[in-house]
Amino acid sequence: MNAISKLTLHDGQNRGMAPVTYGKGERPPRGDYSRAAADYTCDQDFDAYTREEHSLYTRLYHRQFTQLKKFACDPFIESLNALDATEAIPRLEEVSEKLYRTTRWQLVAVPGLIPEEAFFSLLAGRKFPVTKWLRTPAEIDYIVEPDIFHDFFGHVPLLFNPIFADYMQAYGQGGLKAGGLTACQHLARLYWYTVEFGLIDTSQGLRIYGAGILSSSTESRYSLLHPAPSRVAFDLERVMRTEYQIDSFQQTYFVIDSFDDLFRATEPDFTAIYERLRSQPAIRANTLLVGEKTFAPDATP
Ligand code: HBI
Ligand code: FE
Repeated sequence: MNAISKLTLHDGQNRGMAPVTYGKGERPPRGDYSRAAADYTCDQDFDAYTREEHSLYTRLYHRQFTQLKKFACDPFIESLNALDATEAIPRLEEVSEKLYRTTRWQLVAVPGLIPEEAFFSLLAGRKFPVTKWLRTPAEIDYIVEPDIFHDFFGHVPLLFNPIFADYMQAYGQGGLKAGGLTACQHLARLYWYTVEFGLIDTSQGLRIYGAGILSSSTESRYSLLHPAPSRVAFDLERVMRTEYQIDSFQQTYFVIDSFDDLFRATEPDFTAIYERLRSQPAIRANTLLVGEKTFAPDATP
């Protein structure tokens, strides 16, 4: 699943057809925004899912869970087991109660992609927006916009991890302070290269924690095993300068040593960092800087 690039939903206007900028070209996001609340949350309408949708979700779940046992970081696997997530489409309210008892996060249903301001506000309030619709069978291997499988299977398990849960809220708070397009671009890159496509170095080798990889059957193997992409040690300002594409596998993955490190990286106020970055050019996704620490692809995790 390749999530989103610079997302600009024109907030508030004709909700149903608010155009979304996806790198190249504009098109309305999927989903029915007409019944969403002011904060873009809506009912999940659980009973509206068809038998076919439940069985598609089960197929996605089984395929991913089987291969992620080798590729995903332990906290993800432990949370998925603790979730004893049924293989069918989850009832968000039920899981939200379990999640709230663990890390005081809640799950809210949304019609699909929402404006950045709304997204940051929900995260800052420890509410994770889960898209309510599921992809079609034709999209089983590739989908551009996040659907309920990507959002729930990819993002929700790590919200049960206390440190990662705090990082996600700190990210949302940072987003609300960002203001201005340049800072939002830096933050979107930080989200992309950690929450969506992040790798973590462990005693058993590199493992996946990014939801965009965890929910992608093809990119899971590619991110750890393929010789083509670079795997570079995480550095906050390097990540904030690094461009990304939404419609291909990553050319660079960033590797953290721990969720603690990632959380600590977001503690300082970013104002001075944005100032410094203003005078520094963006870094293309396929670039390797002289002297930066890289990781070899895993042989056979
Ligand atoms: N909306 N529903 C939803 N899910 C996302 O992951 C999301 C979003 N809006 C904005 C957004 N992500 C990105 O701009 C982040 O980089 C902030
Ligand atoms: Fe996502």
